[in-house]
Amino acid sequence: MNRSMIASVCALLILIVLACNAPSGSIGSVSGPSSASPESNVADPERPAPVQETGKSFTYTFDSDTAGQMPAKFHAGLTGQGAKGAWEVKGDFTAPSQPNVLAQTSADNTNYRFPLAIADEGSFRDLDLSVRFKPISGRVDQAAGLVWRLKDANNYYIVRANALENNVVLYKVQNGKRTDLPLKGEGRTYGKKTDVLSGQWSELRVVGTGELFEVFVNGQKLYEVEDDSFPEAGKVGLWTKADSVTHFDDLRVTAK
Ligand SMILES: [Ca+2]
Repeated sequence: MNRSMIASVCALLILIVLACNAPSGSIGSVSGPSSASPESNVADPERPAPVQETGKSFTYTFDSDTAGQMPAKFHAGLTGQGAKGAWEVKGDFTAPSQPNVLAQTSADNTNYRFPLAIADEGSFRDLDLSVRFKPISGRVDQAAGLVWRLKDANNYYIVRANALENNVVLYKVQNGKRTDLPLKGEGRTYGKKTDVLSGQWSELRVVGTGELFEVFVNGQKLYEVEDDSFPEAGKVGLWTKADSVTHFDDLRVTAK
């Protein structure tokens, strides 16, 4: 093998290595070919987390986490397209628990883009899950969501409040496709209208028992949904959409 052939082979190997590293190393496989298109229904498998016993509770205040980073015991995920979420612990003098919140700060305005911050400590089937949230900005969307029974970044339940639409909608995301679910006794109404104020803290809560999910905003019960798509325990987490910049605080989950 002469010198130019060796150089060519080396160059080819370098290209192959670069090509292999690019999707998984720099952007993360959530943005790679496996989940980059809405048609795709394959997400990276979640690392299993132990199913929590009744009464076990976790509270995430983010107050002892390092600013500028993802909080401990969380990882980022993405449903749909666009940039992966930019989740970071951040000081906010209005935070319900001082001094920090967890903020999603990327304003990528891809419409079918749902950044996730997934809690890794436990899995929950029946649960009481709540969070405080403050919509900061967004022209396409100003959304704040809770996810539960998450199997992976393409399969979970999600309830979200939207400060541009002033409504609260519960969906399932199944194989990467988001579908709003009908309200018990009221039909497929696309959730329910309620005031969701931008720049102010509100509380979103869901109580899940078997196939029944009760949705609360600021302590008021809004509606119930029944669905059996995801009967098994899964992870919980936070969710935003498109260019929503949103602050979250005091994420609480109790196994029922
Ligand atoms: Ca806090």
